[in-house]
Amino acid sequence: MHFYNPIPSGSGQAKIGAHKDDEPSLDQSVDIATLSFGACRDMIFSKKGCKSVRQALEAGSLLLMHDQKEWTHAIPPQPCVKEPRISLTFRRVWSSLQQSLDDMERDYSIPLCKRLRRD
Ligand SMILES: O=C(O)CCC(=O)C(=O)O
Repeated sequence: MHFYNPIPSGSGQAKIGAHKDDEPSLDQSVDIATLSFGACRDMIFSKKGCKSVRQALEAGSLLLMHDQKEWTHAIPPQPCVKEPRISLTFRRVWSSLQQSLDDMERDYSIPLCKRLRRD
């Protein structure tokens, strides 16, 4: 599944706040992949107790992310950037059946004897 993240033309002010892609519907065993096009923007990775890391997302670059439980990522405003940027982000989403089973297991502590295939 992919998400299209346009950052509008001429708006280096546009930003994405710090967040984790840790929704229960996302398969955390698979990396999240982001392809960047257009203007280069920075992404900042942060984790409690660690020094933040700033990474430039250049046009044509592929970013792979894992460990969404602890690290946040954000795109800070960069007013000097005038060109538009587009990114395509690919995530693996559980099927709704698998998700229901996972939710039951989590919410009601129902141990599942056998896991379903995930693909
Ligand atoms: O535009 C990007 O490179 C990533 C956007 C983002 O943080 C996300 O989709 O979770």
